[in-house]
Amino acid sequence: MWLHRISRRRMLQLAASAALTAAVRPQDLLGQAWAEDKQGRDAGGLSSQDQLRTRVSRPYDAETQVSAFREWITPAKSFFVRSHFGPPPAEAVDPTHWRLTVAGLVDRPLTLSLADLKQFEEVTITAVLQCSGNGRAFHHPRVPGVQWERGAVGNAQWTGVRLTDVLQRAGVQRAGARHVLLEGADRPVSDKTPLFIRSIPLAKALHPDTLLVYRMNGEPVPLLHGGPLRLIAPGWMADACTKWLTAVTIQEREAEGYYMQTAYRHPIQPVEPGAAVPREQMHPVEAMVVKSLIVSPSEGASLSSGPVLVEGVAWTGEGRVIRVEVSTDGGKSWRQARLLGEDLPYAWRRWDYRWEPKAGETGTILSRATDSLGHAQPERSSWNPGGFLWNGWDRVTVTVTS
Ligand SMILES: Nc1nc2c(c(=O)[nH]1)N[C@H]1C(S)=C(S)[C@@H](COP(=O)(O)O)O[C@H]1N2
Ligand SMILES: [Mo]
Repeated sequence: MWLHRISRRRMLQLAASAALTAAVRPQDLLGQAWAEDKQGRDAGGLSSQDQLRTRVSRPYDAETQVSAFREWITPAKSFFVRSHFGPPPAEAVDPTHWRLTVAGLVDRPLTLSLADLKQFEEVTITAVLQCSGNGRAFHHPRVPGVQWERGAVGNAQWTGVRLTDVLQRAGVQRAGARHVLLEGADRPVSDKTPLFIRSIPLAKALHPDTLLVYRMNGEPVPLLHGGPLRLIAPGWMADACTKWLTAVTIQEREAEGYYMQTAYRHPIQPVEPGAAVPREQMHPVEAMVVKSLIVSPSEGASLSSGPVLVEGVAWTGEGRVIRVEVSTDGGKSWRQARLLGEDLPYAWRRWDYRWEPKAGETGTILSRATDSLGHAQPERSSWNPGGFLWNGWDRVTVTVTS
């Protein structure tokens, strides 16, 4: 990083010295970390369904293929990956040296090792993790950013300790404490790029379901997913779920900087497509919105006539999914799907619907979910400058042969 700040002459002087020739540049370390993990996924003998669809190769951003969602729990190996800069250098996240600091408006600042953290009560929650930009590719006009389609989401089991228990040990001061700043160990390659620093309101941090997570689906959190420790704020979009977490600071104000003050904001009121929205009319993206996905049949499938079992998943932010409906006539009429399995907060719910295609019926299947807060998926989500929170009706087109 410091290489960008020094003059060319000084750089030549340095380059002449043995010290620099021998040194490993931070960029190289980042490169190694992500290359190894990415290789593990691309070449690790994954079945075609488990392979991720790469959207950006450096840093590595990749989405899950919807067919992988036949399993209720998304395995880590096929879980979508999104990082602004890629994982931190290995030594920054080496579990034996790694520490979490808790500071700011607290009575007793803490420095905790992983072993210290594991002394708190352990909790496991199954929760959907979804990128705010999931479905960005469906917004018109096009919004710049990673063109995620349907797979920047997954449902995993997260094990760790409650952030509120740790904050209680530190003793949050009553006066002035409003936000909790979250910092990870990852760093941009250029010092001109802002750090990924975010904050969540104190109320969300104190919620007993907000976790400091060290296991994903029962295994240590993989490097690409933020190991050794990440935040999981169930019900909220994934940008609140800081990976490679190293510092938690209680403060009066929201985090400063690009990733809190500019990025991940959404208009309070719907805006005209393509509009520039004044800052004061934007609010941070927080809770997820109700959404469903058709997992089977898959897009473009060719089906023979006769009953077809349409299967999918549905989830929402802080409420519960209460209904999923399917339309096979372009949205003119809707039939209720059957909700399967347990009704758990934060996890997604599987559903199915028996469809008997009739002659002349279109081959497009639509789904929409409704949640306990009274929100239903709209036909299309309203356009917004970040391309966030897409939850338009899901749509799969199939060919039915007689
Ligand atoms: N430290 C850090 N945490 C981060 C990010 C990041 O770039 N750096 N990206 C966030 C975003 S935008 C998303 S969508 C999720 C992705 O988590 P995953 O890669 O485990 O799926 O991590 C979040 N946490
Ligand atoms: Mo994201």
